[in-house]
Amino acid sequence: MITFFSSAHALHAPAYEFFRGDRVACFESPARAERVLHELTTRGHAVRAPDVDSADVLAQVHTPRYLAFLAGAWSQWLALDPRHADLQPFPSVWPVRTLRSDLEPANFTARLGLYSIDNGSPLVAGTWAAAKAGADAAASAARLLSSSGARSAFCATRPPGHHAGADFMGGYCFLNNAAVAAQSLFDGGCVRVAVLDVDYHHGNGTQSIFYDRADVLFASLHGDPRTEYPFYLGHADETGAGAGEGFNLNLPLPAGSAADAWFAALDVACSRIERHRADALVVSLGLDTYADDPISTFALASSDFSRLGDRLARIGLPTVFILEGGYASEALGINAANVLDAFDGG
Ligand code: Q9C
Ligand code: ZN
Repeated sequence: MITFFSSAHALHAPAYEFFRGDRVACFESPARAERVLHELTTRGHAVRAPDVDSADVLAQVHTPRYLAFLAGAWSQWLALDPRHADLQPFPSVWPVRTLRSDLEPANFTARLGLYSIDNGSPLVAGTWAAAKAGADAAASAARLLSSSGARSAFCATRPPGHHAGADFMGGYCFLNNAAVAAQSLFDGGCVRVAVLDVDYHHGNGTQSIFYDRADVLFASLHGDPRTEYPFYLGHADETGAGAGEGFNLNLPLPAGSAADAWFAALDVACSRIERHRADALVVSLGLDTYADDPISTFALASSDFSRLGDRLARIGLPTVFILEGGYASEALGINAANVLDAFDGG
């Protein structure tokens, strides 16, 4: 399977984030993509640079004002004070209930809050370029499937994307690569698409982007949002809205769940996907379900990622894999490659 990779990912290398009141090194680091790339090339996988400009499809997935903010955010931050070059902007105020989000404030921090769900998505000079390269990879993978008949492709992208919605960033995510891949598949002729999100955290951004659509089935297994990020979405009673009613499936699992419970939920998701009669599948491949992940509590072993690839292959659909979370950097390459190799072999 072809891997799409852009060295531009390394332009997004924030120095710190907040964790339990402390400033800590970022969990979401350039080393993640490098580990994945290294393991895939060691195993003989072919790697390509993205060859599609995702600008048009980004405009279908995200709002114009959010894209404009993200593209210009760093230069605006810097224009406020040259000393900002060594500092990362974080939001400190948000338009929650009763406050207006229709108007874009002139104040930079107020706009950052308008477009953020948390203070957990550090932004640096190269964030836009890195995120755009990831979206280009997602569009490139979708086009490869549509135009060449390839059965699968993998995007070794970071920053991740599934917490980013039409007009907000969050959870280390800025542009929703999985949504870009799904929308690109429609542009390439697909009539129905399924998105399966196996990241430890619920893919709130992807769910919200497709919530009222019947042509996109979104299915996710994740830590129960009553205790796990992103907390405010991902419950089992979220089944879709309007025409999209019945086309959203959330399978929350208690924190600490073992592999057998996880694979039982995976089977439920896969059965629902098979009923959707999709033309293609997008997998939000978060690897933070791994037992040694530093911020998550599921217990998958490296061998379980082969089992995942095997189960996904049995769905039998052309598949775009998109790297999402996974913060045990040393094992990340092995875990990603195990999924892809089992899929290829299945
Ligand atoms: N500030 C993904 O896996 N909370 N995002 C971390 C440290 C947010 C994870 C706590 C976790 C987001 C793509
Ligand atoms: Zn995650």
